[in-house]
Amino acid sequence: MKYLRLASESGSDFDEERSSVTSDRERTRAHTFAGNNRSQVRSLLNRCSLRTTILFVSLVGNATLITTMLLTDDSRTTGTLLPCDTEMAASEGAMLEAAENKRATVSSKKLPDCETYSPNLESYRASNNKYEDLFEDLSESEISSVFGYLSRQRELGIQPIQVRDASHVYSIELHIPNKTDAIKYMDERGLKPVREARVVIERPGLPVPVSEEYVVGPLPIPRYHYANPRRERSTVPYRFHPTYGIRAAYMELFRKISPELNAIIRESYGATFVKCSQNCLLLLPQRTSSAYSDSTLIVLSAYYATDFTTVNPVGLAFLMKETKKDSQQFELDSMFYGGQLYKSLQEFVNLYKANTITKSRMSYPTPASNQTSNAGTMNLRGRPFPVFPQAGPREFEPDGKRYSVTGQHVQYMEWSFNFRMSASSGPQVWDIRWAGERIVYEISLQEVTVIYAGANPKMFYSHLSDSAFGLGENAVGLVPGVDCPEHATFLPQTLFQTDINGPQTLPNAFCLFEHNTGLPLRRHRSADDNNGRNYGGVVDRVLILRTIIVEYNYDYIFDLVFHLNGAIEIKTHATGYVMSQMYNEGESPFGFRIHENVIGSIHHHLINYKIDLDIQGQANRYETLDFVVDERPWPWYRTGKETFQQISFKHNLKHTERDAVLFYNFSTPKYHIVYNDKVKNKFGTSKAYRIASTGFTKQILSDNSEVLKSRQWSKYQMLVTRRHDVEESSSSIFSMFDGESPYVDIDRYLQNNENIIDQDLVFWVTVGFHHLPHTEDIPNTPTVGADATVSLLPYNYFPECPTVASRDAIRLDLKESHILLQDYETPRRSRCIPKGIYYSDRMFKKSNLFP
Ligand SMILES: [Cu+2]
Repeated sequence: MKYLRLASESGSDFDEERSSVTSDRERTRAHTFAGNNRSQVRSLLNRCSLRTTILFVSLVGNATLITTMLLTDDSRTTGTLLPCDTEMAASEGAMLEAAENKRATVSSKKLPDCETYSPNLESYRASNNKYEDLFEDLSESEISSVFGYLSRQRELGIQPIQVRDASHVYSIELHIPNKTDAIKYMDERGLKPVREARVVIERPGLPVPVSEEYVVGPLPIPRYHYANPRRERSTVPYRFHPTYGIRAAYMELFRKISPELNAIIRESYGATFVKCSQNCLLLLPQRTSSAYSDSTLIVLSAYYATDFTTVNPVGLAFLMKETKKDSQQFELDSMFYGGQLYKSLQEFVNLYKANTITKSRMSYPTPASNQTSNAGTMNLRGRPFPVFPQAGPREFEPDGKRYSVTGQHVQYMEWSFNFRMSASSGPQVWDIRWAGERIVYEISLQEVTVIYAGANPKMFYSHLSDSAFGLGENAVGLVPGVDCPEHATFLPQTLFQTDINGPQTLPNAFCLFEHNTGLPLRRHRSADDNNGRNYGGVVDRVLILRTIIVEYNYDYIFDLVFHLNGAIEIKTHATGYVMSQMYNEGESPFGFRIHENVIGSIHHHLINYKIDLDIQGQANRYETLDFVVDERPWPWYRTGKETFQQISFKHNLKHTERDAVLFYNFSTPKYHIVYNDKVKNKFGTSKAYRIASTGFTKQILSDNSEVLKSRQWSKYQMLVTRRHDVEESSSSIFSMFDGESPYVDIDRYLQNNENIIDQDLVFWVTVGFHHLPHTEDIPNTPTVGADATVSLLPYNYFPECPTVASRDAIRLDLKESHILLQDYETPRRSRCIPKGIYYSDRMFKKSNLFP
């Protein structure tokens, strides 16, 4: 432990005196310093040790007496440390107070913990707009109640999931009320919409096996169910269901693996998937879309069962083919080994034994001779930095939280919104308002697609739509200090879990935090005689709602970012493990080698969002402001006879849905604005919001590609449609498999080519990025460079930047020889103390991370 050695370090201005002080709780040792110059004391305090807390400040005559103590209180025993600036602020404040009050001794109280300190929470809550629970996810009891109701409906024949070939409940989640009803209730004091649930039932045991989608209500005590009216059809062939056939394909393959074949696999890879104890292979399934063939194909590809599977392929795959459409019976179609396809297992065994094929020789991954962990894992290896262990910067809230959360409703400064999680399609935010005025009715993730490619059956058929695996249900376990700042509020989600036939609450599914971006939102420094010598600035503090969805190997980070100038950003980042395959020469167009014998397979990430803007009501227009060249003569340009080119813009109002289709074109730059034509600002300009994106991406497959059959949204960078309750989404949990006849097809929304002038409009925005993995994707894809953002920006909406009312601003003016600071009564001192990093008590809490 270090003592603060002011006197010995500063020379003769201070006398050092050792003393002992006994507190109520613990005996503490202290150093006492006395001096006669407060500024000297302060400058010395600047060197305060992180392990020292100022406890007593006193004035003795003209001298400031400071006692520093080494504590053995709670924070000390938990190993937490005070940041220097908190310590300084607390001590300095106490010191000033002492000087001002001329009191002999002031005991500074222990400051509260920032995690719980929220002096204005009640006033934030009180200032909340009428809190609407229309968008609140189903509670555990509501989910149980719906499951119970469904189980009692004889005609459905619902059984627990463990009863094979019976009807099961696959999902239960909130059925969002129709918008017209919701708006009537919220804005016109209409009746409150009935609370209902949306359920998917799988019925593999029917003569023609199907999945069905129903609405169940009213909650909390259901009395009825009906086919989901937002779907064109209420039943879907069961072969489009995400789990269809997987078990049957595995069972059939395992029946076919002979001891002879098993021995060859073991000889080739030093591992196997039958009767393995330690060195095991894992078979990852990839089911094909019905767009490619009438009968389903399931590719079972072998990877080493190790940390982490997808970067340890062995180049072995079995292609299992459905014997007959809808039969749920599979047979072995072919086998892929060492870059070659074999028509049967026996053919392969014969050729192998005859030594007429190139044999693979690989071994189970082990650490290299000079390493302690396997290549590709997340363990520390190489030369560590920093050279000496030293903690990096952190963020804390020196004055407590400046937002409030009530249920799934959030209030932050002028912002308010509701958030929820769809188990199938992921995070959603509803009824976003600024100062009580609705700007956005809905922002919801629709689909996350990854289109892979490769010279092997696994990557060839890997065309993923992650809602098939459940986007929302894979959001859980955010880790404080890495996934979100430690000061974030961690929020759970409640959902129906198929495996347990009931509800489960997953902790840390969302985090919500105010964040200092470290960037000025606006600033200017002026230093001339005409404008004066002054500075004004406001830092870009934002509120972020974050969730992270893990789709087996990939982790997607979704952020909704609320800025204090009225802007909203919708951000996506990708990280996690890449999917890879065994290297062979045929793979060179599809990837670089990222490991020994491994290539990272090329792919395209595509993400679709639904954005329902309501700018000054629902009657909105969409127009582009097209940047064009203005060329004409000007009287002041030379003789006035020659023309001059300038940039200019033209209004381009979009009349119909097809008119509004956006194919991003670098040659035709434009703004996309949305407004109510009847609401103008004082200059006669429509109050608008602008949609911008740095993440538009081009789908280069041709429009009639089979891959796009149920992913038509990915062809467009943006579509604008007239909103209808029945056009609820752009994708579905079946979209990975239903290419033959898509359950949801956004192109159908365009067919009637409706008029979109002064209508309730929905913007379907597609962003993403191509990803050609490289060695630095090992162990995980870095988030930097793997991001896409959609921004909603006020555009002539406010009379001026709303941050003019922000107390976060400061202004500095030069007055003769000194600087006058205005900071609008914002406390300069920390009024709470952040705890140490939560590694010990929250981050490692098993139930939060691995519930
Ligand atoms: Cu990627």
